[in-house]
Amino acid sequence: MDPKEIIEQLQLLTQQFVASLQNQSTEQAIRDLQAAYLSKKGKVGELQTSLGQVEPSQRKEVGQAFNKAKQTIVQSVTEAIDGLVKRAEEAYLNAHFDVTLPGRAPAQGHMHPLSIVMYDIVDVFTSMGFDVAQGPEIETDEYNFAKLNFPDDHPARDMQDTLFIEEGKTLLRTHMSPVQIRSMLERPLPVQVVAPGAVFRRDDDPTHSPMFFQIEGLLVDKGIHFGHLKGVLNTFLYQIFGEDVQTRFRPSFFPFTEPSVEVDIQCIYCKGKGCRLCSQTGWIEILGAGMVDPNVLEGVGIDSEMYSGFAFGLGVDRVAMLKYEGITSIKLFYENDPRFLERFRR
Ligand code: FA5
Repeated sequence: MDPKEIIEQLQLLTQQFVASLQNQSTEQAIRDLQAAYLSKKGKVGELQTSLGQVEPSQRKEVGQAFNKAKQTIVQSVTEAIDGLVKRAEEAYLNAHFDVTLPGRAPAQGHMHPLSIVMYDIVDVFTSMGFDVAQGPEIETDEYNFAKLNFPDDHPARDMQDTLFIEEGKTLLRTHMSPVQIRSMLERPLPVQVVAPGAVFRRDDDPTHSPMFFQIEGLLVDKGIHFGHLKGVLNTFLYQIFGEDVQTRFRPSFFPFTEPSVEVDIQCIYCKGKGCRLCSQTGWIEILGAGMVDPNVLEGVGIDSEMYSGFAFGLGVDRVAMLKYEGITSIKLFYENDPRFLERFRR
């Protein structure tokens, strides 16, 4: 067979193949078409059988023409399949994504309302020179009660429903006052600290939670008197609730302070007229405080003739419930419902 004729036929077959490729719409159809040309019985395959009849001196040229034709076919197949995949992806994207829709901002976290209030309160005290102190949530009976002047059989222990780990030995701290003891034992005098943290009691109702947060404050130095306590607490209350808030100091009892007081603010909702929130009294209790009992000072090795101090403790949850109107249950702070928490983004 004339080599020229073979080469011309090959070119024709290649052109035919490339033209038919345009009409194929599936990968299988493309593969079938490829087989119809390149398999042994395919159009190119059959033509190749004529290679044996070509003069040996011309076989090289004809052989190269076959290789080139096969390469062209294989390459067009790859391109056609790539094109199919690309078109399928585009069709999927067009059907599933509307690029004209406005974007969705990624969700951003923010501080929990109790953390916000806690930081605000701590800021007020650090601006008055208080240092931040910490202690463990699992405490010893010694630090939670004994060193705070609660004798073993003292009825004051019943004031706080304790969650004991080992009765009489270890417990979940019921208040932040053990940090007073730790601070006086660990720090040089004068001691001036605030201790924020979680405390635990067997309490459970709309205004009492089994876990809640307190901030304790302590100042021990020479010549500290009740006037200092009043000045510091009034400054704190004015900064948190506003300069015009009325405050009231009532005599009270805590085993570790003498004298002891409870501090109220005039109800910020009814301004003292009496409402549901203040149980018609016009006042809301905010914190407990007093002058550190000399027994407590002596118990940690501080000379109570030379040094005196004051301490106070407040419930962070209570302050947060007052600052943010309409929080009817303390539980809302602990349920982590994003619809509630969203209100406190700032
Ligand atoms: C004490 O815990 C004292 N350690 C405070 C203190 C410190 C007094 C230093 C004197 C000197 P009390 O038990 O009253 O006191 O608790 C303090 C505050 O914690 C309360 O005024 C209240 O706001 C809050 N509180 C008490 N129990 C709960 C509870 N179950 N859930 C939420 N808040 C509570």
